Amino acid sequence: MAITLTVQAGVVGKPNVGKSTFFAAATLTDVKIAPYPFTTIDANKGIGYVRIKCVCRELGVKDTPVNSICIDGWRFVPIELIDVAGLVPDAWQGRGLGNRFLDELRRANVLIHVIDAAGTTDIEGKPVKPGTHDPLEDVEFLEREITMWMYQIISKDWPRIARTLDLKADLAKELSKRLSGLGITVAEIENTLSETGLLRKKPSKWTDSELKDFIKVLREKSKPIIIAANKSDLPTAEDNIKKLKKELNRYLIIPTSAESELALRKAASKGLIKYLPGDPDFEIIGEVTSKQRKVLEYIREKVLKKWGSTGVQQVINAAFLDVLKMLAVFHVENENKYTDHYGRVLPDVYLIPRGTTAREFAYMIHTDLGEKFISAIDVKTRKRLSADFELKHRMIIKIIAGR
Ligand SMILES: Nc1nc2c(ncn2[C@@H]2O[C@H](COP(=O)(O)OP(=O)(O)OP(=O)(O)O)[C@@H](O)[C@H]2O)c(=O)[nH]1
Ligand SMILES: [Mg+2]
Repeated sequence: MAITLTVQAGVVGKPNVGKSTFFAAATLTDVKIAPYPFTTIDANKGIGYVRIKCVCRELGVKDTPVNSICIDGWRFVPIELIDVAGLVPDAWQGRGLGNRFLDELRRANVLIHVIDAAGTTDIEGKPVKPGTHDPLEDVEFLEREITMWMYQIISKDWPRIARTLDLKADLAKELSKRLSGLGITVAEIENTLSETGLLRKKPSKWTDSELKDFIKVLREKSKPIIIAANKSDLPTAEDNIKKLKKELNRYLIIPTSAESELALRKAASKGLIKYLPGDPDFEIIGEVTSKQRKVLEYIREKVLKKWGSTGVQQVINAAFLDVLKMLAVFHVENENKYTDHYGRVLPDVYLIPRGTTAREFAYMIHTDLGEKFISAIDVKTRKRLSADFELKHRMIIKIIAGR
């Protein structure tokens, strides 16, 4: 079994902030976007990409990517995005479109919290005079909703479960079975137990506040949040973004203009401009109408020059590379030609957790490769790597396996 696309980011936030616009820009999927709350009802799933510097140029080869895309020396590595309905306060208790949508986030490894940094919508997503709603409030409420949703799942039937957990030797493992649907790993549970000082306390003796504390820390570890401070193209966003960065230093906050990114990507796919997601600028290469030119120049002035990019690609990269601390590693079968057995050059690159060893990587590619693992080769330096060598970002690896 080869590696499948399992890493997923959930796009979350209150209604009407631009979640679907962000999703559409990142995946180029047509989805419904409108200036009122609850436009999205059924979740949208699509493929977005982490952008990394490809190794093709430093090796001086023309690559033939298979599981990813290479444009102008940039590798776009696929990840899954899920755009869900807007969340309102007390969604965890079923308010708004509530629980059902929270349940769609079970598999998400990281959450991209899209906020309306320009303050043009109230806490429920209804339009208000720009700049009159404080987005700081939205950050706090969303975090609470996610935590309470997890609390609700875990606390259901807790006294009975706690008594059975009391009898088990490996608390983390048993808890992980209980939480299996939430995409939480045993390691995350172990770390949470030791951080909250609950490792040696019998679950039936946990107080409600200890259970809540446990879940709060577990949420931070298993569903970490990155903030996309959206609508950064509007004049009221600037002061809010400064304030958010100052007051919320526990979060990574990246200004975004999803609407601008969507416009640029559409223009690029029509051949009107040369632009890659994440670029700091674009070049007009096609026949544009004066209206189109005006929109494009507006984006250049108000977004690209001001913030350095539209931020959408930066958020996705940061979610996987900085928050989840993943690495991109290339795999080849022929270390001289950098090919697979079909002769395709630098065909595949994989996003893997930091700390993944050479042998674990072999297992990810194919169980058989893992089982018959002998050693690995760091293709750039030709060095042999042992089974427990921890791979590094942008390495090219060949696995040597027995028959
Ligand atoms: N100015 C500005 N408006 C934006 C931006 N991104 C989205 N919008 C607008 O915000 C409104 C809501 O966008 P959606 O993408 O539908 O928002 P949503 O968060 O998915 O909304 P729900 O599905 O209702 O929860 C639309 O009118 C968008 O055009 C942006 O970067 N800047
Ligand atoms: Mg939507």
